[in-house]
Amino acid sequence: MEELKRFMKGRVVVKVGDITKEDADALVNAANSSLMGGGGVDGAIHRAGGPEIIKECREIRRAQYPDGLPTGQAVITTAGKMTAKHVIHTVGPVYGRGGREKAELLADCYRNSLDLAAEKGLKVIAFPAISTGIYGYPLDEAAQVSSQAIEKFLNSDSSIQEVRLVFFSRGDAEIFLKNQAFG
Ligand code: AR6
Repeated sequence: MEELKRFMKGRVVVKVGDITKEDADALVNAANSSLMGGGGVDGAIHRAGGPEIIKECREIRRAQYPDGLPTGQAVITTAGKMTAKHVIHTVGPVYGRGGREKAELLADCYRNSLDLAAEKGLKVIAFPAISTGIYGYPLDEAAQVSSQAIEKFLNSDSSIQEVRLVFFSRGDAEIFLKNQAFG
C-alpha cells in the first residue's frame, strides 16, 4: 500500500490501494441504503469479509432500519475475515440527484462515520472515496467536501489517531491531492 502524503500533523494519510487489505480499527464501506451489498468497494468488502457482515447488516435492517439506512447515516458491523476489526457502512449521495444538499450529505457520511468510530473507541479509520464510483460524484468536488468534513471533525476530537484515505488508483489520489482543502 503506497502512502503519498499526510495532513493535519500526520493524523490524515493519503494512500493508494485496496481498502480491504487495510489493517485499521474500521474500514468505511460506500454502501447503499439496503445494506445488502452491491458492486464497487461494497462488493469487495463483502467478498473479503465473508458472510458474517451481511448477517449483521440484516439484523440492523430488521431492528433499526426496516426502510433502509438513510443517505449520510452510518452503522457498524464486524469486518468478518478481514484484518480490520469493523466495517462502518455509510450511504453516499447519488450525484445526479438533488441540488446543493448533496455536498452536505457527503459531508454527513464522513462526520457520522467518524462520530460512530469515536463513540466505539476506535482509533484508526480507513475511508474509500465515498460516492465517487457508481454514484458519480466528481473526485475533485468530493475532495473538497471530504477534506473539509474530516478536518472539522478532527479539530473537535482528540480520540481518533489516524484517518486513512484510500484511493483505488494513483490518478484518483492525485486528483484528491490537487483539490483537498486541508488548512
Ligand atoms: N479499495 C479502495 N477503493 C475502491 C475499491 C477498493 N477495493 N473498489 C472501488 N473503490 P463505489 P459509490 C473506489 O462505486 O460511488 C455499490 O454498488 C472506486 O474507484 O464503490 O459510493 C454500492 O452498493 C471509487 O473511487 O461507491 C452502492 O450501490 C470509490 O471506491 C454504490 O455502489 C467509491 O466507488 C455506491 O456507489
